[in-house]
Amino acid sequence: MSAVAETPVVATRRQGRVMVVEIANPPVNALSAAVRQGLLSALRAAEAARGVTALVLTGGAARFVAGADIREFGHPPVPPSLPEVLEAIAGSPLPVVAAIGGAALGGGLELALACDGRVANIGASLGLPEVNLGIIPGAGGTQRLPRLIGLARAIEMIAGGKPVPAKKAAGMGLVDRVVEGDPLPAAIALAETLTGKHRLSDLTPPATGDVEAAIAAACPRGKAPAAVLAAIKVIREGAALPFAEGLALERRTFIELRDSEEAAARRHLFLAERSAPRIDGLSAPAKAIGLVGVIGAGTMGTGITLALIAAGFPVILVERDAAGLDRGIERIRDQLARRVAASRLTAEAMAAQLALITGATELATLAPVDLVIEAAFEDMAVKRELFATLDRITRPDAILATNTSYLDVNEIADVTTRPEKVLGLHFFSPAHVMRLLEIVRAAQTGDEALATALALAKKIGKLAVVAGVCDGFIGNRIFSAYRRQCEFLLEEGATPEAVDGALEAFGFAMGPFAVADLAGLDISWSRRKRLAASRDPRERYSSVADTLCEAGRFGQKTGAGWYRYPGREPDPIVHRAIEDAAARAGITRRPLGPAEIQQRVLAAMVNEAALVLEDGIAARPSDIDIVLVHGYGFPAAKGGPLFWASRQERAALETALEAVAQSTGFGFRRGRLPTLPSET
Ligand code: 3H9
Repeated sequence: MSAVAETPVVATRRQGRVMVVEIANPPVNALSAAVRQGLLSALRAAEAARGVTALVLTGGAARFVAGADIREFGHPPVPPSLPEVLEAIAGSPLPVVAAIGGAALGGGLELALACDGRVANIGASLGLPEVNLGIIPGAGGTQRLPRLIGLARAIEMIAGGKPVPAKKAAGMGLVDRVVEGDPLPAAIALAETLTGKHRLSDLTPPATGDVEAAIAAACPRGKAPAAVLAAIKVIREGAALPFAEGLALERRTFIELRDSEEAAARRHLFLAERSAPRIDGLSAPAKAIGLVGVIGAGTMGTGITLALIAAGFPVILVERDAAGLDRGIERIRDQLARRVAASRLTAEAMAAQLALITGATELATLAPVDLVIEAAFEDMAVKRELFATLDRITRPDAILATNTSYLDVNEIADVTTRPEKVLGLHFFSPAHVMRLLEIVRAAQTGDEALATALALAKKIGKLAVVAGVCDGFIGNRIFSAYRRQCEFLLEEGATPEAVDGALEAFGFAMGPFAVADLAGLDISWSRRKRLAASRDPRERYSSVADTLCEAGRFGQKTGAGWYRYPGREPDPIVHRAIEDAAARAGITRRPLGPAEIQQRVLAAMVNEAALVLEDGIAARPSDIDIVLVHGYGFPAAKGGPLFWASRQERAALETALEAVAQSTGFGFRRGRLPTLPSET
């Protein structure tokens, strides 16, 4: 066997009559211009070489190719294009086999589909997740995949955007063989037996499966993002066209979507999610975490426990009394049972997860844990007392975390003798479902504790964003400014339904008043009452929510809040309360249209985001964007508040910021808008 390097990222070697072409472009073998060129050169060299009868493409024993290089989008294209390379592979007289050692995603799977055979490692995953980036497959995926696995399944995979594991892929006919370990030897063996080409372009998509059901699953209530709708259209129309015409239709649609604002926003979020857990200057290794203690078996504590046991962590769950503990464990059992009923978990796995929980009513049982996550009542006195006790009873090296969503973590850390081991782990509800986790780095939090929290987040599948200490950290602080502006707009002339309607039209799943009704108005009411004494009387304060709470209107659970339920009906009583509040404040109400509402509310959010950045609460603009998208329903299609701001005409944004300043009045602080790096 001889080794000849064609390019630094694609190397070829002969193994008998087979030319092995290996892609080595860490970390994920993305199909950069150099890789595309390398593949084309390797193919041409193999075709010209004497005695070569087949090729095998590999990305190494444990990976394949994770797709087009996302960082190249938004820049002028560099030839050869991926479709050109794949057409050359499919059109080559030599059979080509893909040896899939790990992720074959997007353009990576399209590369494998252009081959004549596919062998995968048992741990490989295969998928076309392009819709998550606001695009559709652009190198033949929408045309070749249906021809291989049928229309219904192709719609499921492409419109759903979820990769499938190798075994499932084999069951669908997507791969020819699944092997343990490096798939290369089996791929070479297959290549040696292939005598001709097996081009998917020669086939018509088999009419198997229920196409309408696949479409309905991808478009719940008939709604779906633009890329999903486009993917379905291209797959269906392409199936009825000659292959080349289907490819052309796919390419046109891909380019149109790739150049859209939504795709730019989704790319921004993809890269933002990857950079969020990277903290400048953090070099301390993470501490190994074995046993975890969770305090509080309410909604948050049980959600956190579910997230931990799903990742295999043994948990001691502590609640004050046996009845509360039993209720909490019942809730956990119920959640797991639902997953079993939905075939998302086996009964054995459920039993194994439940066996990881030890229930307790004494804090002293937490003596052996490596980490405590406190999810008790949101009250500073309660938390300080708890942390003082934890400091006494846990091992001195144990990390102590609070799930507080607003309180000052420094004040909590102060009661311990180990403030360097204290931090916030702000989970979002339901904690076992929501991916976002704000890790709150207090003034004295040490690097080891921070590194440990980041490593834990990764293990339990959370998207971690590091925040500094302030009232509400990143998310709740910005969300409060947003809600406050919405309440001001009511006094100035809007209605809850007009504000919610405008923001839902912008893309929020639910407007702020509908969200408040769902969450319950009483929680923020008690917080406002707590803060009342420290509020500066010169600050503008809208009292409508207090009026509703005083009338027992706590939202959906009491049948009335900002709306009447069932049915989320506008309520004249609320309108009157708003008009009264405006009259008391001496405000002359005027009509406000959806565009003005959107501009004002978003500008308020953007201004607070700028302040969060300026105050060093968030490290980068993109961290703020992912917090708002993943924790507060900001539409992913708009990329988060700061990305959105960076795409607005500056003069219009300035006008809206000025209106926010005017409406807020006393105490308004203007943030400096960050300059975002240009499109990556
Ligand atoms: C496409 O293929 C379009 C085609 O249809 C048509 C073309 C004509 N490009 O996620 P990780 C980087 S669209 C560039 O933390 P993991 C990532 O930024 C593409 N870079 O690792 C990070 O870099 P850094 C369709 C990429 O082990 C590093 O790799 N494909 C790409 O948790 C590690 O990433 C997809 O949508 C890329 N395509 O997960 C797949 N992918 O360290 C996207 C990753 O500098 N990728 N990077 O921050 C993934 O889903 C995951 O990265 C993967 C690994 C599962 C592969």
